[in-house]
Amino acid sequence: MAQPQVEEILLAEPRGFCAGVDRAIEIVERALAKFGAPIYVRHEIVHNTYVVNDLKAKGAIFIEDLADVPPGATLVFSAHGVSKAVRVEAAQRGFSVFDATCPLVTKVHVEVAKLHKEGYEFIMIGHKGHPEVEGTMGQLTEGIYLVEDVADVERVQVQRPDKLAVVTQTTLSVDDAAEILAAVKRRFPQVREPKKQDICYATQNRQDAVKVLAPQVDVVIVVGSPTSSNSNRLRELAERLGTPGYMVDSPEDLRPEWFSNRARVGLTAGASAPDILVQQVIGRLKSLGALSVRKMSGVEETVHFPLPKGLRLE
Ligand code: 0CJ
Ligand code: F3S
Repeated sequence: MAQPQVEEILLAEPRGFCAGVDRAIEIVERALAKFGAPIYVRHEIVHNTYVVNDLKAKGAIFIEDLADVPPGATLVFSAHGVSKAVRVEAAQRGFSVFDATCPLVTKVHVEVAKLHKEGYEFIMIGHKGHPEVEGTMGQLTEGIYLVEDVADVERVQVQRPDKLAVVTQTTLSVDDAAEILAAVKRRFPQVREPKKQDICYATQNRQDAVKVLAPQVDVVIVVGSPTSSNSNRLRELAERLGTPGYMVDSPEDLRPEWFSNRARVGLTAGASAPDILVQQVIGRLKSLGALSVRKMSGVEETVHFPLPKGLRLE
């Protein structure tokens, strides 16, 4: 068998942490510093094994069910957002809550609430069972219908086709979402679209970067955890562009056979994957022969979200 001989690493730009992830992790760290351990977090703060284990070691306890949080505890909602029911339950149980929902997800929640008051129903484009979808759908108790693909669009039954709006999960494939949205518009020509699409800037930019990267390399490695929607979309996109793509949760996941006869390796990371893992993957690729690391050019991200009151530095 040919020996793997990586020669060059091309780094996608941008890649890795987005502003919402930075903020969410900072909220847990500041809560730990200010109130002491344990701090309870509903769901993985972001979908990354390294981040979650690091925060666990610092005293965070991750739960799915609020019944597992003791009275009087401090509770953080994850970056993916929560339903109205979860918010109400947390208040009823008297927890001190810090909300790490990404402001770009909150924006979708606010839009749903506002248009609902005006009598709209909704089609949500997203992945069933994903916590962001549960949170956004859970802003209403009725009148919001999930579609995952074009076939769902053909099947969905709405009450008010004349008063229908569409919202999406923030971390979808930009291309798939456009195709599904086109199908929605064909079936419901009067549908109201979001002012600005709900797929976030970070998802868009990371996918755009893979579109530039993939044709220039022999294989694409995505650093990200299996539960991370936006990371999975990056791997899938590389494959769609005809370049084999693999996702790794840690450098140990890299398999030498992926690089046999593949000298140019493209490397990117999902919005929840920390740079330390990217650096470790680079180290491992160097041990497989990589001599140079070249950063691609790409858009510079300057988005920053303020921390919630109560956790800002005075
Ligand atoms: O849903 C979000 C607000 C994105 C959070 C950051 O990424 P990740 O991997 O935790 O979440 P996704 O599964 O949504 O990509
Ligand atoms: Fe927010 Fe997008 Fe990141 S929705 S958490 S900026 S991936």
